Amino acid sequence: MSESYSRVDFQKELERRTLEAEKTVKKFLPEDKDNKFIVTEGIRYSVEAGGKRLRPVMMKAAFDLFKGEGSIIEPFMAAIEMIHTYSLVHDDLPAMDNDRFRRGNESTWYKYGEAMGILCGDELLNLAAETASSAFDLCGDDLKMHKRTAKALQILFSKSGLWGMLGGQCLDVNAEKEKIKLSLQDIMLIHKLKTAALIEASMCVGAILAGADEDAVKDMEKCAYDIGIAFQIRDDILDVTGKTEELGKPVGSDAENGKETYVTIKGIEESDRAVKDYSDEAMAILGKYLPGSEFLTRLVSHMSERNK
Ligand code: GRG
Repeated sequence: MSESYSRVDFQKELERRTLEAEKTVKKFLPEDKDNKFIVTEGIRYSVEAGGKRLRPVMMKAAFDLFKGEGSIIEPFMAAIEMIHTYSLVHDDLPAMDNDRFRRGNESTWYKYGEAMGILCGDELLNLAAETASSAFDLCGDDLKMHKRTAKALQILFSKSGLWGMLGGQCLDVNAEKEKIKLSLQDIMLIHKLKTAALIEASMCVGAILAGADEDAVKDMEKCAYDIGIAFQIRDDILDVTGKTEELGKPVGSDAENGKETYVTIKGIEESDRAVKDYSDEAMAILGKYLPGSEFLTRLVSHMSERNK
């Protein structure tokens, strides 16, 4: 990591990149001036509720790392945030976590009703497919870019689906329903699928669209896996030690639901160490891509220290 990349410089750069992601996502939201379908209001409400935009920021950073050019990344940045948002909207539903608050606001189903909450999530997923595939329109006659776009689409939706986020959610929901006592190995698999897969999609899509070679894409996948696991263990720690005002949701929900997590099995101290170890591993991989990977490296350490 470059010594000259100070904390202040990083914060400024993160703000700039978050704003850029924010603008890009909004650009692809549907226009429905008369609010005929209501669902469009719910979509805007859930997307604009102030997430950290980490996934599109990471995607763009990976794209920049491999010297990607042009606007082909934009529909994918919007699509990944739409998928992430749909997963949160559905996760809050009464049939799943039954959460009334998210990011300090009423959750989408609680504000608009359960049926509209389901439809909002459904449409966000549809919209993600529609938005990401619109990237083909930007490829013109460039066969190489058509191929990269097709590959990026495949990664985005496979990592969101059964072999990724949705699969992880199924394992999690089923374990809770059947009151299955999870081992650490089970928990790690759920973390890999439910949390890390979407972060892997972010970094792989960025690298693929920029034209990174196969080994580099594999490195990004492994790096994103490490980031995702560290991110989730940090999330579990915050559920014990965090502050409701900062998190925008009640703390202690895992213990209340009798949920087995990395923290309940290993304790806070060892969980803290695991966050550091996984983050260090991610940073070591990024170290192979210096100069160029400074921002991502700082982002990893920022995420491992996050309080919200
Ligand atoms: C409903 C198919 C389906 C999946 C739901 C994402 C998810 C799976 C459940 C949400 C609960 C959870 C613990 C997810 C793990 C990933 C995680 C910590 C998400 C929160 O991501 P942030 O912190 O959210 O990036 P913001 O609010 O900043 O966008």
